[in-house]
Amino acid sequence: SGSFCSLTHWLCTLPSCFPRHYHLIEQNKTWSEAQSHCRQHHTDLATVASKEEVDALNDVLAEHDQDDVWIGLHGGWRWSLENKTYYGEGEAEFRMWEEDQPDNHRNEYCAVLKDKEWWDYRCHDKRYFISQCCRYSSMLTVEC
Ligand SMILES: [Ca+2]
Repeated sequence: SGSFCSLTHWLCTLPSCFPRHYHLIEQNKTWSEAQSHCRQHHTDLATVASKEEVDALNDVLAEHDQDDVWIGLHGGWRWSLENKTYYGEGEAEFRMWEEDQPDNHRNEYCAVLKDKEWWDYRCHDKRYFISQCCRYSSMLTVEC
């Protein structure tokens, strides 16, 4: 927070050139608590809309030697960041579930990134999470 996103962290996908910059927040929170934290301090829980963004996210986790974190997908299934202007065509529907997920094993309505794929988990579990910052703003840098 308080920093500016650098160009090297921008991920531009056509047709929307939209910068997403991911942060790992190393605080154990439920999915809802994590969402509130992200909306207060950054933009939202992480949206992942392409394979390139999956890779960017995995890089952030590898830097911190972490895995098994909340992302912004929830409730059958939609992104926490719902504003359509944030998505290019088809991006909001991007998914990267593990082969046997989501299985809704026991009221599992929130998504975790684990072993580079997504799993549905119970939302009140507490775990680290990924926030994203950078708001789309006419191609200009915006404070996170
Ligand atoms: Ca599951």
